[in-house]
Amino acid sequence: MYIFLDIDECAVGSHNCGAGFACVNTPGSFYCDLKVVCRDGFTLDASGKCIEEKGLVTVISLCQTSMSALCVNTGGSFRCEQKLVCGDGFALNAAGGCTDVDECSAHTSPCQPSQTCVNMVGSYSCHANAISCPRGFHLSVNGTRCKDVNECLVGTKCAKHVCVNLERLYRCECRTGYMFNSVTKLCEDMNECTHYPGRLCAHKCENTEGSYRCSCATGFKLAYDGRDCQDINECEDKPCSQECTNVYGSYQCYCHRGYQLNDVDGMTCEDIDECTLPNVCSYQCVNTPGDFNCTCPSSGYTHSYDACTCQDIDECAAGTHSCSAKETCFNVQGGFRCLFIECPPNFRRAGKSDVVLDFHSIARIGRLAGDTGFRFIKSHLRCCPNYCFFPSGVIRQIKPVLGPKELVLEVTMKYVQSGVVSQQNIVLIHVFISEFWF
Ligand SMILES: [Ca+2]
Ligand SMILES: [Ca+2]
Ligand SMILES: [Ca+2]
Ligand SMILES: [Ca+2]
Repeated sequence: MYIFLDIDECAVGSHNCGAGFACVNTPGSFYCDLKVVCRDGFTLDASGKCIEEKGLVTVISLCQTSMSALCVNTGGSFRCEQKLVCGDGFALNAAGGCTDVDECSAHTSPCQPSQTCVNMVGSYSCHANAISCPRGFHLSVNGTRCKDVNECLVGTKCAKHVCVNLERLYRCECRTGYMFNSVTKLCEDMNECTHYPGRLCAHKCENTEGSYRCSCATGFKLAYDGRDCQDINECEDKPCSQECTNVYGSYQCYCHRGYQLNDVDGMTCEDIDECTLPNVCSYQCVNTPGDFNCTCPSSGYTHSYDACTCQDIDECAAGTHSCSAKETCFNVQGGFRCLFIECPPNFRRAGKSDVVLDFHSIARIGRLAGDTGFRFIKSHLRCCPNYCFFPSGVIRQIKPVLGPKELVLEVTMKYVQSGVVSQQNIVLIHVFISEFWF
């Protein structure tokens, strides 16, 4: 059996209470108690309490003088216990320990309104609120709210047009000729030509930046109203080298007789070279501007009424020949001949009544001498019981003969009876071939 005896540390002096403290023994231990000094008018009783000398008990703590001491009333007295002091951000808890203070849960946040308070052990921190403003808004300077962005003040949103700021967005009041594109947010040129097809211009519409322009087809000019088109009287500018006729939308050039319009420019009149055309003049052609002249050989011809063909002058009929009285005037193309028929010896000149010979007398016909280009073609010989004869004969040109040329074809007709030429006729045929075809 063990008996434990309390050791009175205070009595044995094994306590460690400092000066000003009294050692108080407890079963199994001790504590240091502040020595109680009673104020004037108080006395310390047996239990260590100050009692008013009149008998009233008033506890006067000397602990008040010390911030680090805690005054514990003990009923009729008190004692001072060492006070636990917590650091900033901590608070004494019921268990006598230090607990972190949640500053953020306080009724008034220690942070700015735009900040979020975050509690930390022994402290707290303030974090700026991350406010995300919707499109068209921006954070105010103090970061507390979103303000509408005045887009009109930023850059040149509407270029040369009027910018109207709206809540969250902006609008451009476009000048005349422009339209606001809600997608691009820009004033874009209005294509009036496609927007109002056929209503702005009479002919052609050309879109321009901020406006449009009317134009006219060739041959027309824009009227004063800027949209209608009027016919241009091109003839006022004398585009044609000769005659001009204005027509609606165009003009037409005409030429005087003897001229023709140039195929390429349609305006220039060019002389027609009539001499290049076939059979214009019977002799020579002389082209002149707008006309032409036909000439005839220098003598023997005159112009016919059409001035194009040359007509032989019948000098014999006109009496302008130079034949003598003995001669016979014989008119030929381009001149005349004076003929004097002289018969060979033993021949007599037949009278006019004898010219047509009795074909019965033509028994033999001689050939034409030489290559004259003519040939005497006899008909078939016919024979009667007593005689034979050629009923007819023809002198025919058998090849071209170039003039000027003069031939005398002599045709001899013989009447032969019993092998004896009893009669002979000679016909002299004068052939005059003109130099010209006319
Ligand atoms: Ca336009
Ligand atoms: Ca015209
Ligand atoms: Ca001509
Ligand atoms: Ca003549």
